[in-house]
Amino acid sequence: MPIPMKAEEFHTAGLFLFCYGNSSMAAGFGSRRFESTKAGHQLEILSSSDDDEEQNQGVDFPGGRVAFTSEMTFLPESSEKRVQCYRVLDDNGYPLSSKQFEHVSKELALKMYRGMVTLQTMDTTLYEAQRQGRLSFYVTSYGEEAINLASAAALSSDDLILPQYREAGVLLWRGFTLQEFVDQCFGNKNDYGKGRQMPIHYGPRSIITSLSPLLLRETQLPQAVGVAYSLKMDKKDACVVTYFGDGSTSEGDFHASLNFAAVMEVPVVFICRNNGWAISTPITEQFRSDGIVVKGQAYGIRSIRVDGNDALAIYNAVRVAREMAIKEQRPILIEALTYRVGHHSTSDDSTKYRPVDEIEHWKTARNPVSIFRKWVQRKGWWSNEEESEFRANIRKQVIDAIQIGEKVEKPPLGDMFSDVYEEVPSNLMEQEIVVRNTVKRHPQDYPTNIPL
Ligand SMILES: Cc1ncc(C[n+]2csc(CCOP(=O)(O)OP(=O)(O)O)c2C)c(N)n1
Ligand SMILES: [Mg+2]
Repeated sequence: MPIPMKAEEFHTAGLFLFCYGNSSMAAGFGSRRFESTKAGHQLEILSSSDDDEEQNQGVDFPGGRVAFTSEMTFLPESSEKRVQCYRVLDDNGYPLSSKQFEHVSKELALKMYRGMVTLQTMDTTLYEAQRQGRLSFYVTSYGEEAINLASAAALSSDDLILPQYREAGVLLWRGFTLQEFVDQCFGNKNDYGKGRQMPIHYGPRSIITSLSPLLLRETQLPQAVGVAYSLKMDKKDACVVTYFGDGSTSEGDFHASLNFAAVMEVPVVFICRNNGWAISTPITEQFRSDGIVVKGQAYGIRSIRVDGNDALAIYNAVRVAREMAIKEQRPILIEALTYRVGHHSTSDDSTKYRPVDEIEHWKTARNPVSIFRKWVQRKGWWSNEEESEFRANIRKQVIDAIQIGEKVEKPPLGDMFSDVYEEVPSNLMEQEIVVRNTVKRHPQDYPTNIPL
């Protein structure tokens, strides 16, 4: 519960800043603010019983009865304690309590773990392929493997997923093959998007296509709420799950979506991957709230903060969230605390704006794959030999897929102009003629593997 702050304290603090308005005094304001918050809290405790009579004189207002008080209090801008983070395993893979993961069988745990290693290996190999100039672009999910695989594992295949772009592991779980990933990245004729999108914008049938532009990405959130509303109308035993980053919560559609979801009471699970960064913008420059989780509550949505680097915590939280979303027909928000270990994309060098030590810490001590591996190995379900064999095998599969995928010819030129309109409009027809004529005039400037 937020602790109210007395109005006179607020006023004194403001006067203090007004008289001595420089930066050191601003720090003084910070500590006074803290004192006044405490004072407000004490006042609340002291006066709670005396106030009973006064409180009973409330007003019936739409949304519920509101009590009156003679104390003028402002809600403080933050609570003293940050919202706690739910976790099951510590950083060494030891459970904090024995009862929390009865739903995770050996088979499920190994499927999740193999998926995490596959994602890591695919990322490394395709990242290298980009660096060799074979791909135009790539985005890794380093550090976020647990959120990817464990959240997907907790869902039913009927649940609809609207992802951002750092959720390749969710697709892996749903059966998207390494060859399908590679074909999309190379934009060859086997790509379901017919080579029209940048690499990593996968669009398998089991998932609504991954999006990248922030505006569009945020469009996933209103869309997710709309899809969830249709599930509600059809009384389906399924929910919608949508993923987004901390940076995406700065877009207006995030707020509209949460509000709509709460008011329409739709079965949608919002999973925010709070990885600390929106390219080079740290979250401290993005918002002043206690992360994302409190925003869910502000909109009347049941919300939880989870350790995004703990696969079991993510699995448990998402499993329970989807159950509540469906049974109670309500939205749920999950804020997964994690860290983007890789650069934002191959167009970025994150060592230019953040300390290498920080990256290294999350890569080693807080590595979600290593933490889960320790737990799985301690259970006796996985060995060092299986680990090396599996990693070598996946690496070979990705390399084979690349060798196949880059040789497959591109979709025909005409595909650039089809599929949007039932009847191609005249301006697009003209553009197609211009492109074809240009290619004919300058054939040396165009790739030979695009059929005209
Ligand atoms: C409208 C728009 N503005 C800016 C961008 C550039 N952009 C791409 S990703 C990104 C940051 C997103 O951060 P976050 O949502 O935290 O996701 P993360 O990359 O950390 O997973 C930005 C600013 C964009 N794609 N679209
Ligand atoms: Mg981010």
